[in-house]
Amino acid sequence: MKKIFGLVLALAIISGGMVFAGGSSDTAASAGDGLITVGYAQVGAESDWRTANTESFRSTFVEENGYRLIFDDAQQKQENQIKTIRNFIQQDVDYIVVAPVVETGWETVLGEAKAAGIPVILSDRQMKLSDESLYLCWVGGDFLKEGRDAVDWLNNYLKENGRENEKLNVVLLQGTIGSSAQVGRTQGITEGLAKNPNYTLLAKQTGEFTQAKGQEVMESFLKAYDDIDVVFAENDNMAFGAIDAIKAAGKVPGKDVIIISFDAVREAFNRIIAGEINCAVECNPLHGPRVDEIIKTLEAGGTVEKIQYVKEEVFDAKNAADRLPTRAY
Ligand code: GZL
Repeated sequence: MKKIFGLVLALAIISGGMVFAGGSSDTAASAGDGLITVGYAQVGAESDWRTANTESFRSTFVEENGYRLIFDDAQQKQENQIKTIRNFIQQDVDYIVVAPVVETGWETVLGEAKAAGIPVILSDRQMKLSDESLYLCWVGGDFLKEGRDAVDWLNNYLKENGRENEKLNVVLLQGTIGSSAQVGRTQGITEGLAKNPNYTLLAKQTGEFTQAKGQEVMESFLKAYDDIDVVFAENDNMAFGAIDAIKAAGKVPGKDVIIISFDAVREAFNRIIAGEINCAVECNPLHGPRVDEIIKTLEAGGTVEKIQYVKEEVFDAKNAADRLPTRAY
């Protein structure tokens, strides 16, 4: 239940920041229990990354931290997320947080949240909106940079191993088509590959960010092409599936086929150390504390940056073993 006193929400964009000025002393705390009610519309439970992301919210948005969390898993379906957002509006939550499964199709429902005076914070993936005032701010990874970093890593790896003049055949396992993680990574990867005439991108296809689908698509690639040298998998779980397919085809992952993945979850570190994955480009899922900080700043009448990228690194055989003990996910 939202606060019972009429609270005029004044949202004004000031030079890229946002001022959220609660109109009364009882800002977004709900009447009675003083908790801030946050509705979180999560994508699904498709990957290790998503599990860590969900845990980050569940462990942050707890009563002892001043919150009541209403959580929903959309099973990777936009129509479920839209229903969930409408449900949050009905429940008159204090904040709506969305990890949008795809970039488009959100104007109407975000317009309804705005009309209800409920601030929307985007976490993880982005939305393409004609009206930027429909959301308060976004926190997540720089997907385009991640794609570029992946190709940069490949170029350096080949140079270090005296293979920079080799002609290499590449395949790409894409994430959910239309998600900003897929859009950004695919753009970064394909633009990077196109700059080097030694690379031939044989095929790209979505593996829906899942291990099973990643394996299935990799099996089809291996049937179609007998000379695949490099696999880019737009998340670790699809890389794990590709590894199973490559092994079943009698090839050695990480040696016969260079494997570059995204997310850098704990199991990817294990696979790097085992020599099955050559590179994992990090995409930090721990957005819970970042969104908590954003809400607490807003509640105190502060300003927040519209776009907030999280820190991300690239891991391979040189640093994975050292860094694994301190990894948080
Ligand atoms: C990235 C996130 C992606 C991960 C996948 O921020 O949206 O979705 O890379 C997850 O593991 O399924």
